[in-house]
Amino acid sequence: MRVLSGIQPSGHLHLGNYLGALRQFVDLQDRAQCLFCVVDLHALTVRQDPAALRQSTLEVASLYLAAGIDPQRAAIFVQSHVPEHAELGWLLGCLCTFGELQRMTQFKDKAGERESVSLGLFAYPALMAADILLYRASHVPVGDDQRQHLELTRDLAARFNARHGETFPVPAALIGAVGARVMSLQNPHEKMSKSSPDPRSRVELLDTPDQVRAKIRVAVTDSEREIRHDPEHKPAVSNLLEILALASSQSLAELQEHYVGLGYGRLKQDLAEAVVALLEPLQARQRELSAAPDHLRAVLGQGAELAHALAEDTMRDVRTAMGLLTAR
Ligand code: AQP
Repeated sequence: MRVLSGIQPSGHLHLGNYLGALRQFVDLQDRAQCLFCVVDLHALTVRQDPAALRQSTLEVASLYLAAGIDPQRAAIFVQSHVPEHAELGWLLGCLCTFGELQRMTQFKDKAGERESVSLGLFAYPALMAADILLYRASHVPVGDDQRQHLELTRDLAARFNARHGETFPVPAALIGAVGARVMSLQNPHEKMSKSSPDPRSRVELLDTPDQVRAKIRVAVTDSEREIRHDPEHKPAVSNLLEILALASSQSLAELQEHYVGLGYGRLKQDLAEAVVALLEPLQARQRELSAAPDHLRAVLGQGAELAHALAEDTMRDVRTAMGLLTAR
């Protein structure tokens, strides 16, 4: 089992990134060969301030470590440090059709918000396919929002194999049952997202306890006062219950029983304290890591070296299979 996943340094990581992705990364490192990258090239699909992007790249890497990924067991690296990602992204882009990319809902959502859209934003799924196939990954832990991109990756792997000979395993998505789609605290019909303009919509992993409490206190709820898990009729409260279930390691059924006769205020209070307790150890480790930037750089260097060796191996096969002439 070889696992690859990544997170964009497009802002501060939030509970959705943690519960949908990062937490799974930590669990997987004992069961599989794991590669986790900070996908900075993906972040560039929308405009970034260069200094902020560099800062964010280091912050995401430090949160990988702080969350418990052990660089002795898993490679942690920055996507742009392995140039083969961009090369394979181009080659897979040549296999991918305009229609396929146009159907991607994330593209439609993100493009819909903007006046002008980069070619990179449109081609994002081809680069994501390259990230995965470059390492011949068998499994990809992601949140539910990435399901469609992963389907395209699977199609591209199969298409490449059919046209050019068996080269890539067709990777499977690993999507958690609960927490796979953490919703915005301000609009339960939208996912929690780094780039939402409203900071109250997300709890960031490095928010102070007071910020966490304040954001949860003003989270939207639903009409009628009963606390129950019913995503269709009570999307906001169901989202709060799901986060609480994960943060406190209780089942939704247990929580539902516990909150019979209690109000939203109590649920929010309990949720805030559970999230503060969940983030506290992670934040303490992240503070230590930020004080040791050389250590972080060394981890990223070591990860890139390992990733690069695997990537070079795949690219030799890919170039030959596609008919590219070797340089010598
Ligand atoms: N709300 C979410 N619930 C569960 N999982 C989520 N993920 C993201 N949002 C949620 C998962 O986190 C991983 C990294 O995501 P990404 O950085 O590659 O990009 P994204 O999916 O587009 O995440 P964001 O936070 O919404 O970033 P922006 O706003 O920059 O687009 C992925 O595994 C994703 O599924």
